[in-house]
Amino acid sequence: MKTRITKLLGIEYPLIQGGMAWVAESRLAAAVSEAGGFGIIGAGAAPAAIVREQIRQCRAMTDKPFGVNIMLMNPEAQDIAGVVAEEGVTAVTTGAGNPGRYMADWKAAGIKVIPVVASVAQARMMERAGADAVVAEGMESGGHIGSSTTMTLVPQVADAVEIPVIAAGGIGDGRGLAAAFMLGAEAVQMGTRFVAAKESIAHENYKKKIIAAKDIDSQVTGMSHGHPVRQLRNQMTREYLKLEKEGASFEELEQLTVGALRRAVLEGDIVNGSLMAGQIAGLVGREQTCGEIIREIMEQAAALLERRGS
Ligand code: TUI
Repeated sequence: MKTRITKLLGIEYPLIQGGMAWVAESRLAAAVSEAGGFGIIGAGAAPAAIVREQIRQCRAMTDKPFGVNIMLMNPEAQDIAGVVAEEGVTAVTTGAGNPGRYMADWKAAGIKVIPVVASVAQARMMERAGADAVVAEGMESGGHIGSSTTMTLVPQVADAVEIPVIAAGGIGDGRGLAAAFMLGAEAVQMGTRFVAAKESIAHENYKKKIIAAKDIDSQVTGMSHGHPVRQLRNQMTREYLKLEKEGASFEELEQLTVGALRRAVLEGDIVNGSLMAGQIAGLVGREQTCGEIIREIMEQAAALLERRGS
C-alpha cells in the first residue's frame, strides 16, 4: 500500500499516529514508528526544552522516521518551532491554527510540513503556504474539532488540493483505513486507538474508559464559544454542558477545563478530567501493543482492498 505519503515520510504503512497532548510522548511515537507507521510526539502545552528532550529520547529508541505535532495555541509554539528546526525531525504536523509563519524555516531544515485542517478553505490556504500534505480531520475526532464529518471533508479536500491528503476522525480499524482510501486519502491518522495502546503513558483509568466506551459516549463541550472539544462523557462534561446551556461565560466554563487533560492522562481522574477521545472509542476493545494494532489494521485493510480490486 505505497502512496505519496509513505514515500514522503519514508514509512512502510500509510498510518500516522495523532499528536495527542500529554499522551503522545517519545515512547508511543517510537513504538508506532518501529512498527512501520509514523510516530508523532505531541508537544501539547510542553515547554520547548521538554520537546527537545522528547525528540532526543525518541531518536535513541528508533532509527525510523518520526515527527512532532505543534499545537499552535500553545504560547511556546514559536520556541518549539525553532527546536524542531534545530533537531531536524522528518515532519511536523500542526493543530489549532495556521503554521504559515514557520513554514520557511522548516522547509530550509528539510522538514516536511503537514498541517491539520478542518475545512476545504484551510486546506487550500495551507497548500498555497507550501504544505507538503494535509491531515483532513473530521468532527468524529477527539479533542479540538471542526464541524465537518470525515465522510464529507476528505473527498472535498482531496478534490480541492494537489498535495496528498491524510484522513483523520473516526478511523480505528482496517475498514476505516480502506474507506478513507475510497474517499481519496493516501494515509490515515489515528489517535483514540493509540491512547489505549500498551506503550501509551495514559493512566489505566483513562484507557479503561476508552475500552468500555460505547458509540455515543462522547460529548462536545465549548460549542457556544467557538472552542468545541470532544471527550468522553463524565461529571465534568455534564456540569460544563449544563452551565453552557445556562449561558455561562467563557471564563467561568474554562475553570472546569484548566489542567483537566493533564489530570485525566497523568492522574487518571475520570470524574473531573478531560477524557479526550473520538467517536470511534466504542470500537476499541482492548489494550494492545502498537505493533499488534498496526499489523491488525493493515491486514484487514489489505484484505478488503484486494477483494474490491477483484
Ligand atoms: O488540534 C487539534 N486537536 C486538538 S488540540 C488539543 S489541545 C487542547 N487542550 C485543551 C483544550 C483544548 C485543546 C486537543 N485536540 N486538531 C487539529 C485541528 N486543527 N482541528 C482544527 C484545527 C484548526 C483550527 C483552526 C486548524 C486551523 C485553524 O485555523 C487556521 C486559520 O487561520 O483559519
